[in-house]
Amino acid sequence: MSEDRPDADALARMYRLMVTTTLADEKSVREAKAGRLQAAFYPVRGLEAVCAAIAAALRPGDQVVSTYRNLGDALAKGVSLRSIMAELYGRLGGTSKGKGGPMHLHDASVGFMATTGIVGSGLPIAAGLGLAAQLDQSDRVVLTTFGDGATSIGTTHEVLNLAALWSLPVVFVCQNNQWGEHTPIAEYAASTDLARRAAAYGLRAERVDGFDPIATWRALNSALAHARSGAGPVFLECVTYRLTGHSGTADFGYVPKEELAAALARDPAPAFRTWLAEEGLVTTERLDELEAEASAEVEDAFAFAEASPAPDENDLLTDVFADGDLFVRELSR
Ligand SMILES: Cc1ncc(C[n+]2csc(CCOP(=O)(O)OP(=O)(O)O)c2C)c(N)n1
Ligand SMILES: [Mg+2]
Repeated sequence: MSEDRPDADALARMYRLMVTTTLADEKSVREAKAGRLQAAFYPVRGLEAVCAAIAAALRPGDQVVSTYRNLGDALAKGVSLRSIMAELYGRLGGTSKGKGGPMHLHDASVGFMATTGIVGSGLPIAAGLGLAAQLDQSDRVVLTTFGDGATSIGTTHEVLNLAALWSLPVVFVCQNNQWGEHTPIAEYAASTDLARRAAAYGLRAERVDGFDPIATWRALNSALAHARSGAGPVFLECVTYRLTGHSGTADFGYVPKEELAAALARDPAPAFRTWLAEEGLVTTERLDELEAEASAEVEDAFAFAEASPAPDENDLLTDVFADGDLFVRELSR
């Protein structure tokens, strides 16, 4: 690794975020299996390094658009874990007062603009936000995450073309976990070099090891600087691996055992811990402390969520329509 890396405090924050993400994810999967969540949960195990790099590279004024696989992205953008967990349970303390659920986390107050359940639908939203940033003459950048499967959706190609043509300040972060639900990438794409495909639209496109938080941080920093300078969008393919099933309750016995074992041997958070300790960047005592802090934060967030009341029928129409009364009037006509 080159010398270019975050300072010691930032490295510690990255590690803490990765552990928080792993622990919150694993507990959410257990809760999903127990049938206690408001809707399906999509695990982010394997994406921890990409999320930590996003957290360390973004500026507070930047905006993020994510997918249903959004827990790590939300934490990276500073959405409170308590409000994320309450939303997963469908409670009033959630980001959307329990009406959005796991697939629709959003908190515009910290720039976490939207998450969507439709594959590929975040990219056009990000392009629109990028156009707004450009028209505002602001220096904010919009970062959008999406899976490898989203690169086979038609609008993705329309967006990449338009974003390149208009030099929109958007960083497209493809979380290539090598699976689209039950289908391995080689079975749905003849060209699996996603960065190369994106480059054909005339934008800067690169591929990085998404299990390596420092390499990903370096690539993201450079991508964000490029987009911020007005030089146009960047497509960053982060090569990772899905360490769990597609959803929290899905069987994943079809994943080749040796492939999964090889990926688990590089599990991002434990591998980062080993590297930080070996390089003498964070002491093992501090790493233990960070893990204890992350664990306490996760326990606190789940306790908060479970104690938070559910919305009742009087809340059904609030925050749903701009003019709720109009809807009631229309209904009773
Ligand atoms: C347009 C559309 N088609 C199909 C689905 C069903 N679906 C949900 S997730 C998913 C897999 C997408 O794979 P990828 O983009 O690689 O994201 P990953 O789930 O691996 O993070 C599919 C096919 C959907 N939600 N939207
Ligand atoms: Mg995928």
